[in-house]
Amino acid sequence: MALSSTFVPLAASAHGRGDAPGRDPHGHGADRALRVATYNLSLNRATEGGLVADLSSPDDAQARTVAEVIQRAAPDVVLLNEFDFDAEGRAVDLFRENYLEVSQGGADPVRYPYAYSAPSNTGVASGFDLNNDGTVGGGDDAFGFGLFEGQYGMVVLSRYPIDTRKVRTFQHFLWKDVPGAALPDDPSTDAPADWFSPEELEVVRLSSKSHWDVPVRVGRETVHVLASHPTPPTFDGPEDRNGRRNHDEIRFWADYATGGATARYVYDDAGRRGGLPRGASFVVVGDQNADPHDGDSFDGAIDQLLGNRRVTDPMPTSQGAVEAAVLQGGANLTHTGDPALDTADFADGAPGNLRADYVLPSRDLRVRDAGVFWPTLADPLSRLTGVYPFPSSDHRLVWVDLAL
Ligand SMILES: [Ca+2]
Ligand SMILES: [Ca+2]
Ligand SMILES: [Ca+2]
Ligand SMILES: [Ca+2]
Repeated sequence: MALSSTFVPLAASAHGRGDAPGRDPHGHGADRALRVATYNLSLNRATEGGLVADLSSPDDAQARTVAEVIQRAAPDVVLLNEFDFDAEGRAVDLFRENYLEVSQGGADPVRYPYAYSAPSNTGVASGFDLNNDGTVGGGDDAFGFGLFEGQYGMVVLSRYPIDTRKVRTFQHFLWKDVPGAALPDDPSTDAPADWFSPEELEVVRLSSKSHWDVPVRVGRETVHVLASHPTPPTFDGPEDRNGRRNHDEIRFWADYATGGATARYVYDDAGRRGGLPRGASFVVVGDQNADPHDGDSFDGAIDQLLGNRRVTDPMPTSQGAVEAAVLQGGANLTHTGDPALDTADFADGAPGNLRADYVLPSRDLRVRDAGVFWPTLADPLSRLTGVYPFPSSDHRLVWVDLAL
């Protein structure tokens, strides 16, 4: 099955790595640092082809702003969430060529010779009435919510080579194949866990976008970038089908990283079974749509990763998030989580600002530094994050520096 496509960079030979003048903010001598980031940059559009059209010129104001955020943070590897997928990779190439490789707002350009993207379950028609509203069709009956195929897709950009042949994708993995899956129940019947019919369970996929294991080669080391974007736990009913799915989407990486017998149920889109080998280095990246303390998560969803023995939580913070929680009030005032850890500026009636975006390295990778790109209002760079309606995204870039 040819389920994934990779993007050969434009004129790769002209884009040697480390070639941006003056750029080495985290090359701390011999103990090489790798900056890994995740950024839900909200570069999704309302129609198929809309993103390619917008990125075809260098003038899209939002794209310029999110590009400057990436330039200011200058990660070596970054997952982009909510970047519409197209099969030719045109949007990825246009974003690099017209935005990232051009100085925005006086920031140094950034070059990513390597990129990986692949199809997403968003907008792919299931042929079933998955939201049980009595009709078949539309974004809510797709394998992942989306108005067209590939809306809200993902991209990994890297300054280091991606071992494309060893990428594993889990787009087609079925939800029912998670042992003890948290499948939703139709409360109007006595039968348990019967929101989906038996026929639907034979096709309902776990991943709302996709789950990718993208091996990045840094010198002689390989770091597995585990990329995903679990569904928000909202936009559903008392059955909490999205909250339960979010929980199991997060569980998938927790089990995959644990490996061994715990991950024996896992199979990828090429039919290979099992999780990460013991001792493999990894970084879980993505908008997990789950806060450990606040919001609508199902059953401690993110704790499956934060509490995993193989995972480090670097606890990245920002002063901008602290300031925003105070100024915005509302639900933020009753949150129990530390606002410094928030990464998303959501509506303040509900759920308020949350920690949603994570960079979680394996325990063998030493954390040197970590942060959230959320400047305070007094900082001139606050123009890049702003207040609602946002000039860039409702999410903030999260970065972690790792010693390799
Ligand atoms: Ca329906
Ligand atoms: Ca039932
Ligand atoms: Ca829900
Ligand atoms: Ca807010």
